[in-house]
Amino acid sequence: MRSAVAAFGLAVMAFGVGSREASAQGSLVVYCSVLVEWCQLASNEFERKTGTKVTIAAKGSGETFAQIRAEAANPRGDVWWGGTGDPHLQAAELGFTEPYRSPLLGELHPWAVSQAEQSGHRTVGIYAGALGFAFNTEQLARKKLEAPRCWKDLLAANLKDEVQISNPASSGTAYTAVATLVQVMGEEPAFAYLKQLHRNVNQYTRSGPAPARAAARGETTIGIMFMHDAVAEAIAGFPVKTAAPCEGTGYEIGSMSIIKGARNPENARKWYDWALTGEAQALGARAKSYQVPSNRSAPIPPDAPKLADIKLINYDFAKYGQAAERKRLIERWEKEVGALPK
Ligand code: S7P
Repeated sequence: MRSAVAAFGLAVMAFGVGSREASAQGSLVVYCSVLVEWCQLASNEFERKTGTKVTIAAKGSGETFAQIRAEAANPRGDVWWGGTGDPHLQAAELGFTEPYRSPLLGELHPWAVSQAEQSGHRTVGIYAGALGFAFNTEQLARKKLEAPRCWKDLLAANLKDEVQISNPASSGTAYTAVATLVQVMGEEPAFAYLKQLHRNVNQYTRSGPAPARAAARGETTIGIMFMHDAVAEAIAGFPVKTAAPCEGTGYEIGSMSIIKGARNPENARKWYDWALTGEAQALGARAKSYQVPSNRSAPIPPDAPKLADIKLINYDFAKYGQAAERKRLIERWEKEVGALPK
């Protein structure tokens, strides 16, 4: 899934993202951190509606944050659409994104507005989704393994090399997982847990949705990721099911920000307002992305994991969205977990 995203990103970059010529012709460069099918559908619809030429560069949230930071002195993107909320909050704190109060704010769920308020209106929530497990039912049956229901189940001795999760240094999803475990267990027990889990991890992937794809295809038995990414695989016909951890789990407020120094600021605001409408957000389900939309009028896809049925923690976005906290936790993970021998 993410390899398709990367390939698409490369194709897009090949024809000159953010060139000065393009900006003179009513265009827009969108850094897109949702699945590539949704990036494509949204950009086509926006082009159709407004006549603005959209160039998309698709990458996960951790990688897009790193790109925006690297380009801060010479920004090439106009708007960053989608991706986990924490790096959007960090970009806001570091001054990489512009404040903007959309007239559509009044149509949003309170969790999306609070993301905006918390960042001084430098970002806003566009969808929500819970973290959980995906498991391949055929692999479980063949290996006579129990379906995991709780975080503690993933430490079972018979799950050696059966679990996949992304790498928090590159992935916003995995950072959400580390921050979630710290909030569920406390920091020291969470790191003790992650060190034990390391034995059962077959691969730390670069992108967040990759473990869902791998679990669907039997390349791993269990994946940890946002549950909606695994739902998409199940709907595509793969033998994969999801579970929400019994101890409680974290969630993302997928977000959107206008990049500071955008070359097409007016079009960026046009996209921003459009992307907050119920009509635009309903495109997610058409593109087989099953997050909960932030506009109250957008239908919740019937296949979206039901947040009300999941034991969600009161995720502290203010604390774990801070640049210094993210840096500290990722460095600690790299030193104490990522560096452990296999
Ligand atoms: O459905 C796609 C999704 O999981 O990907 C987004 C995000 O870009 C993941 O980034 P990482 O690869 O850095 O983990 C999520 O916001 C979204 O729900």
